[in-house]
Amino acid sequence: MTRFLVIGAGRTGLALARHLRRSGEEVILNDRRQRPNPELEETMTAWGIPGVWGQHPLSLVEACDHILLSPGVPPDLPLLQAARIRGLPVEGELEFSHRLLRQRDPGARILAVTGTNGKSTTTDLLGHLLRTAGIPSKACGNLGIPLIEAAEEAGPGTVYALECSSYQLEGVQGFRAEGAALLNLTPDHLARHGTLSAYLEAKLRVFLNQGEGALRVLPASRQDLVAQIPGRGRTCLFGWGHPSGPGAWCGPDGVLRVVEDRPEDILHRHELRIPGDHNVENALAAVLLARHAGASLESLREGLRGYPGLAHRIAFCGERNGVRIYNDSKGTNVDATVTAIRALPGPLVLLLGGQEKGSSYAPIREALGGKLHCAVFLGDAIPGLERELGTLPHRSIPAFDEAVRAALAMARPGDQVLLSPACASFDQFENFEARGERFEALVRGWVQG
Ligand code: UMA
Repeated sequence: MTRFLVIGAGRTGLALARHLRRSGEEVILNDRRQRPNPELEETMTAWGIPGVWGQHPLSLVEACDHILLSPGVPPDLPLLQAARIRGLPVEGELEFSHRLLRQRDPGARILAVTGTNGKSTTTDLLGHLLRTAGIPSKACGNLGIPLIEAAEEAGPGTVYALECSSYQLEGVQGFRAEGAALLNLTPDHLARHGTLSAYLEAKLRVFLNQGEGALRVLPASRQDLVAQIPGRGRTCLFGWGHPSGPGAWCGPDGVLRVVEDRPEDILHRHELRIPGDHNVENALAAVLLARHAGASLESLREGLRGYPGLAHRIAFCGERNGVRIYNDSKGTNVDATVTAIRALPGPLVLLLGGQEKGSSYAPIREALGGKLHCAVFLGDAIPGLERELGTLPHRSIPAFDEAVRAALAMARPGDQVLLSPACASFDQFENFEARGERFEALVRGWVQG
């Protein structure tokens, strides 16, 4: 029996610990939190998993033979350095779960998606396209379902649409995906990775160990990366303009096409329910991966037409008198709000605010250009929003419900009402999901008159 130490008692750590217990292994969960919440404590007791709380003591090295890290745990903790000196294996969750999956199901295929933005939507869309094509599949990973959990539920021969974060990819050695896509790359998570090149290096590990039959998908704008990519996959590009080789393209006529031997039309971008140029790019990347798994063009058309998008991400949630309403409660930072603004044609009634995150709102003014009908500032962020965006047409209404009702009331036919707060939700809600659900409930009431 191996004695495992799992560091990080979040969703991933708990899934790993449960899996190990099920397989008859010993496992200790360790977390820097002072104590588990009652629900977690109950689960751990039921599964016979002891916990060490409050720090990552060096003495734990004596108590285990193998260490597994949850994605949010940095690989340079002193405890891990001590473990490496002693020769103990230290692995991230993705490396471990991948190896286990390959052992259990040699017919499994992995289609991995990484990038700075759009990973979750692309992975979820890919899962939807595979299902529409009748291919047994699971969408999982950074999306919210750890690979190990998905693998336990899946039958043999499943295709895994796997969202991979840089945290998960950092340090993988044996990981291999039959198809992998890098969507885009802008600076993020620099506190963990140190430099942009270290972040890029982590992301490019998504292509590690790919053989000649594997597919690698890159944005046409980043062909420069081909030289840096490990593995030997077949490269397909996605992007804008006339097709310039194998890949998927959105032409000047707005038609999405896939190019294998010759260009074939898929559909017009207006037929997508997910708005914005960024979602056209996500769709192109998902199409290439789904084709690689065997999805027909007809099933791709049907899947793309029917895909509603992820909840709380620029999600269309109602229309009345020519006013269309979108929930982007997941837009908890300025970058996300800028993306949502760019995705909609305007005029916009824009709900902004909540708990401040400390970054400048200036990019929002720039993204709005001439699109704004009126902004509604809400929550704790009102003073900051007024300071930076106060010269825009706006009203300030602290309470969420009242702010939403005012936004709906002031919208004119042709407007879009967009909740994309650029702020966390914690001043008035438990999380962004609760904020989005409240918004959609208010919108439903208004749509029904
Ligand atoms: N912890 C420690 N020591 C540390 C750091 C964290 O003990 O030094 C503990 C925390 O106290 C906490 C636990 O680790 O109790 C949390 O573990 P985790 O951060 O690995 O989070 P999980 O709940 O397991 O969720 C992770 C991903 N989180 C991160 O990568 C930070 C989730 O992605 C993912 O959905 C989930 O696994 C399932 O795969 C979230 C995320 O924010 C959405 N990802 C980042 C992103 O998308 O930008 C990378």
